[in-house]
Order: sequence, then C-alpha cells, then structure tokens
Amino acid sequence: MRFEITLTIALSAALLLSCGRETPVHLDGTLRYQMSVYYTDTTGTISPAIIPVQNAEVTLTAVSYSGADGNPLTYTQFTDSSGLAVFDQLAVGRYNVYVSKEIKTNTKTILITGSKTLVLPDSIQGVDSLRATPIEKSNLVINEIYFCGPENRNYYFYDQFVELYNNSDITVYLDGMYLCRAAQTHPTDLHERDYVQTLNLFRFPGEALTGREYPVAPGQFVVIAQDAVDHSQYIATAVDLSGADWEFYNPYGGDIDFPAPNVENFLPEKTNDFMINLTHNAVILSDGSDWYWGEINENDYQYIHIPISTIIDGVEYSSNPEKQKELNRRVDAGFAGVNIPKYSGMSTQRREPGFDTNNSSIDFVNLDHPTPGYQNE
Ligand SMILES: [Ca+2]
Ligand SMILES: [Ca+2]
Ligand SMILES: [Ca+2]
Repeated sequence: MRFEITLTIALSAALLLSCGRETPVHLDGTLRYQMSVYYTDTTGTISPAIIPVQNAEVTLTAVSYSGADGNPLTYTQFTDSSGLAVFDQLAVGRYNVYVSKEIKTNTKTILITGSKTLVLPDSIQGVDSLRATPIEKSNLVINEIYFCGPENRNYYFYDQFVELYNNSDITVYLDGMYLCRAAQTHPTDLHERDYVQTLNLFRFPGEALTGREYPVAPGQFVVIAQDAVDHSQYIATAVDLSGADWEFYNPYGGDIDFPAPNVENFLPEKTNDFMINLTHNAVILSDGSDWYWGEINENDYQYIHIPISTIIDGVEYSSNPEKQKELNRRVDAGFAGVNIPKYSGMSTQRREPGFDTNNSSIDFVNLDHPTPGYQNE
C-alpha cells in the first residue's frame, strides 16, 4: 500500500512538472534491485556453457522520472565477478535495463548486450536475472579471394591471392597466424566437428597470440600472393602482384622466393605452394595457437586439423552453388564466388570492406577483375 501511495505522488509530481516547465525533481526511493547477468555459449567452443558477465555496465533508465536535465533518470552500476549488479535507493516505477560489455582481443571484438523492462517493486523477488547475447565480430577478415586464374589458355593460375582486412578500430597483429587451404572432403559429421580439416598450414612469422611485430592498422588491407611478382610479364591478362604485402612460400617445394616477406609452410611433408582450387575450395585464417595431425586418406595424404575455437575467419567459395559444403557452417554458412568460371579473371570480395555475417552467400559479391589491396576502382 505504501508503494502505491508513493507511486501516485511520483506520477502527480511528474505530471505537474511536465505541465509547469519547472525543473523536475525525483522522489528518493528505498528499494534495492539486484540483477545477475549471464550469457550462454552455443558455439561449443567455450566451456562451461553458462558464463557470468563480469564488469559489464548495467544501466537502469526510469520511465516515470526525469532528472534535472529533463532526460529520464538513469542509474549505472557494474557487475561484480559473479555477474551481479546491485542498485539501491530506487523509487517505485517502471524501468528499462540495458547491459553492455565490449571485449577486445587481437582477433575478436565481442559485444555482449541484453535488455529488459522491469516494474518496481514487482520485479524484486530475490535476484532478478538477464540473459545477454554475445555478438562476435572478427577483427581481421578474409576480404577477397582471387582463385579462378586469369584469362589464358596455358593453365596459368599462379597469380592467385588472398586479401585480409582489419575490420576493427584497433591495430591487430598477424604474428604467428595460420592461413590454410581446407580439405575438399564431405564427411557426414562435417557440421558437428570442432575442427576444420586442411591440406596445408602456412604461418606468418612471429609469436602467435602475443607477438606484436606485424601490425595491421584499422581499415588496412593485406595482400598475400601465391607468388609476389608481376604476373603480367608471363601472361598479359594476369595480375601484377609485385606490390603484395606478403607471399606464400614453401621452402620444401620448387617455389621461388620473391622479395616480399613470406607466409611460410613449415611442414616438410607438404611440398606444394598455397594453390587453391579454381572452382571450389575454402580458405581459413586462424590465430595460430593450435593445430594437430589428422587422419591419413587412401592416397597416403595426411590431413591437418585446425580447432574451430582458434579460427578467426573462413570463406568457402564455389562456382557451382549446388555443390556440397566443405566448410563447417559455423565458420561459413554459404558460398562466395558463385558462377565464377575458371580462367575468367574474375574475383570475389565482401560487398563492403569487412562486411561479415558468417554467410558468404550474403557477404560476398563477384568482381570483373581482382582488386588486390583495395575495395573499389
Ligand atoms: Ca609462392
Ligand atoms: Ca619472399
Ligand atoms: Ca580487394
């Protein structure tokens, strides 16, 4: 009963003030509201599955009361180590709650958000809870893959390249990261696996996770050429990659080491350059923290496994959209490069720099010609 009276007074005061254009005054309350914030991981890459959100900003905005500046009265608290936020001295009324926390690492920006409406004192039944949702965004993305080869009749495709883009507002570091060509297999449990099967493993120099020698600024493009040379000197229609930032280099094969720094194969068992299929394949970028040997196929070829929890980005392309997926749909649910014929000189790129929904059918568009190191003409 006491609360109802207080509410009536508060609403009357608010009404009076809104009519009279006087400086609003809020009524001090005595209520305590406690809320526990958590999120659940559905990717299977984090355990345990229910995680308290620590040190998150929780904002309570009063619907019924305005502050001295005329804006709704707002209270802010941070959650403690168990995900609990405590508000004291609240007045009776309706509130909107908004939770937000941004976590930035070298490889990911994770925004954890959630909101709800509550009515005091009705919502005070022990500790209230709010399930927040993590939205994960890769800082670095694979922005373009030029895979089909230039227009030619000589089976020339050595001007292939992969372009990365820093899609975040922080400098990130390539140190120790892996770029891999995915295996072209169709296991029945593909989408349940917690790893991606690859054919090779090329590594940026430096120390994975902690290295700070190879920075990429916000908004910067990075081109990794199969071979960093002007290919138009061999095939007129091929791409000039003499200005590439990096090149794939395999010291265990017949690869030529051009002046650009190397993203290098370090497994003597693998002797090929970073050659990707001309119509259907996938490329993954991982943080470089883990890999392990996988199964050996009927041709005595041993696959490599990259844990999905270490993958920063992955893009599958397929000229034929009816083909079976070869990359786990948690990494990429679709296909880039649909309808690009081999030896057509076309390329596939994100529709905006860094545009990423983890579905390449949505994220990528085809280009008439490759754009190494830039987005537009
Ligand atoms: Ca090479
Ligand atoms: Ca080189
Ligand atoms: Ca480009």
